[in-house]
Amino acid sequence: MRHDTQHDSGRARDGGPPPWRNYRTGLMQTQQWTEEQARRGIRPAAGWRPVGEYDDIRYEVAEGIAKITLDRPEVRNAFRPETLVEISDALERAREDTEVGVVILTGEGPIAFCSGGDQRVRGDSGYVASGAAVGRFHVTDLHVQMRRLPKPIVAMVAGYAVGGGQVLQVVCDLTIAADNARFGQTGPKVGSFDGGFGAGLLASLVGPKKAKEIWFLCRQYTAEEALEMGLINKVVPLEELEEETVRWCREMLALSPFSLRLLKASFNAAEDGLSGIQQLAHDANLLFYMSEEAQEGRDAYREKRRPDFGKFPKRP
Ligand code: 2NE
Repeated sequence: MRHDTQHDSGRARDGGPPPWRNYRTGLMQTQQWTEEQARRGIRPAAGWRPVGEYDDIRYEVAEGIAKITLDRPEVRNAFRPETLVEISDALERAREDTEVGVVILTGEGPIAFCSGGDQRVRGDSGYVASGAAVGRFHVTDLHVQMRRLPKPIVAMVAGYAVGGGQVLQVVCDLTIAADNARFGQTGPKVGSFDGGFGAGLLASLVGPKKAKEIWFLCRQYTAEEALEMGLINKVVPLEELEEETVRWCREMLALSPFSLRLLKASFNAAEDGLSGIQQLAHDANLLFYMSEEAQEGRDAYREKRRPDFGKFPKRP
């Protein structure tokens, strides 16, 4: 059963019920499609162990993989400020855990990865956390944190990745999508936009013309279309989504963690300007600290003597 979009004529297909228009999105949809997706299940692929106490997300670990799940399916996993604060905390947890080498970011259930900012808590000056007087854009800080995290982040996308949810998957390093995934920006429909990573990084993935099309027309794209335009890495049947994602994670976990760290920082350096270069430079400094040459400088200071750097080669 296909999922009808705004390009459809409005006639029933496949003998199913006539599509109806979602008044919020302007898209043609069928109740049957949603019910069919809800009946499909994603097979678990690891013995996930829950860690931490969260309200809007789940944080689980298994085999050196951390899985962060947006857990607000009643709003298609839209994020409110509290959700983003919790994801940020979970990412920090994953960063500090020396057993964790790869992070998966996903949404609860087969219907949506994430539908972006929760419009119910959108105030006149950003998204308003419970008890806060003014709104703000926590998601900006989260994007930067994801870019700086020295471990690969894999988006595992089932169903909708729209609005700020589509930007989240763009900011992830890799994306595995289910065959029911749908990608798109909605900002100009709801009076919003993301001109940061949501535009620039998207343009570097799919090209400037396609990126402008995605933002200017607010269409939705199937998983196959997203794959073809370079927006994602792989499409698999929904049922196999976690199995495939975990397979990719296991492959990365078998590789040198510092190589992966430096590679991520190198891509960021090319794309993020000085802040990206800063990350790569600090990674170089971290490696340098591990050398005898750098340790000679430290030891000489502590021992109140002149450092003997003469014993180290002047490398070509
Ligand atoms: C995701 C989508 C296409 C799903 O459509 P459908 O038909 O499967 O579900 P439905 O009926 O639209 O949604 C189910 C429930 O979830 C709520 C809906 O209001 C609905 O609630 P009830 O009527 O059952 O009470 N819901 C879904 N998305 C929500 C959201 N983002 N905020 C609050 N409630 C939401 C369809 O739901 C859709 O298009 N959603 C809106 C996508 C959107 O426009 N997101 C915001 C973009 S702006 C943004 O994310 C952003 C930014 O641009 C810059 C900075 C930060 C954030």
